[in-house]
Amino acid sequence: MSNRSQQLLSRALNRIPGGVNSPVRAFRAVGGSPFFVDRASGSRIWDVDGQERIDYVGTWGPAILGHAPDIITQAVKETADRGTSFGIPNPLEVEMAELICDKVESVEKVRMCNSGTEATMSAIRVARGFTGRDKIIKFEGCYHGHVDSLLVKAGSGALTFGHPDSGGVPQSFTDHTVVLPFNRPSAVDAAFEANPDQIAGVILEPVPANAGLYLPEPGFLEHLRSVTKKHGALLIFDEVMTGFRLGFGGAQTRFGITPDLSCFGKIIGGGLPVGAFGGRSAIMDCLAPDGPVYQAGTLSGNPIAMAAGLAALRELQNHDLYEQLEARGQLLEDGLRAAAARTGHQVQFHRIGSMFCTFFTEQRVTNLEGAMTSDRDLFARFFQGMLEQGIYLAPSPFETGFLSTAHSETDVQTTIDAASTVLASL
Ligand code: KE4
Repeated sequence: MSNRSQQLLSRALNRIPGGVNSPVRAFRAVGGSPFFVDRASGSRIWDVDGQERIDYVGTWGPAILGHAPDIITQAVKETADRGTSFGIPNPLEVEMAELICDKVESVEKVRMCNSGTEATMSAIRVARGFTGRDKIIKFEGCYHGHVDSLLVKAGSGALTFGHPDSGGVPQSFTDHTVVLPFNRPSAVDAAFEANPDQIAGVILEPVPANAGLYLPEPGFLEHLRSVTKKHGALLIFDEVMTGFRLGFGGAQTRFGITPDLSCFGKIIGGGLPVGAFGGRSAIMDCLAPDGPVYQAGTLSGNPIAMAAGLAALRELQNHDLYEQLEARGQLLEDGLRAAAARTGHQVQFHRIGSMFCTFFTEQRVTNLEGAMTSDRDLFARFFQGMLEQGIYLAPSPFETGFLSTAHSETDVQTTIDAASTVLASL
């Protein structure tokens, strides 16, 4: 690891818990220490000692156009010159709301906030306020941000550290949280039978991507839609990661499911702090100032985040870049599968569009139980080997990688070649 990164890390450890402002950045799941980034552009990142790497983390999803595209940086600069924050309604908020509602059919009204966590926390509050019920169903391995009541068998950083629950969350805060295995319709039916007229909502990542990446089995999302309708509960899609990533309409359009509420983040902020949640007007009108469900945010609808997000979404819309992302994703998948086969490694390579992950297991992975069979040590060695080859993957076996429109075919081939070398050495 570079000297300047070491110096920065030792300073950071003195003043920031774990030296990081978000746990998964600490490399605890893969060993070694994190490098410190100096700058990023396109598919590349440079650390403080000038080491260049191809980046497949993409700031955990927002950088779908690659890092620092002119279209976004220009929008940020121009907007900042007119003021960085107002706390007063501004035109950009209206444009963002209109664009989201225009592109996501299930959303008639949307409210901006400042993170995915705020979006999911607010969505479950709306569900409870709208239905008058208390219980929420979530699924093992799904991560919806660090909401107290949802930090139960959560994924992402919580899972990375092997304890998918969290300290500091009183048992009473999770008494209304029902946790089920993903892709198990019978478990969902049983939960509704056991909690008649008590379930306000079912929240899920329609494509779980915080325990590694796995897909909904055929019929599972449809089953959730019908069982929630039958029991008067709201279906809440956490599309913080998949929204505008898997196409303009996100996972709900891709899978043809109409949720009652949707959560967004990441891409819609163009890399700036953002979150949003929305749904049918009848549900969203529960929110203050019209309705009894309170939710607020000083920087919600921040003009710079709105300008950056609008620039990103308009670029995606004007050039329909999703076909390119699919093609690059297929190229990467074919290459990595071939590399694993050549080197005899038992790998489950999962991909949907520009999202992918590698499980080092011979088992099929359809939920958290399967993901947990992944060989973490082997993943850590793979990660470190790829890092040495100049490829930055997500520093945890329980995360997802992202391609951007800035990843060239040469980048992908370089990555495949690196993987072949590293896998052969493991
Ligand atoms: P934030 O509060 O971190 O903006 O969003 C929380 C969140 C909610 N829902 C989903 C589906 C998410 O993936 C996330 C956050 N994703 C993680 C990456 N797996 C953020 C990385 C981190 O925690 O540093």
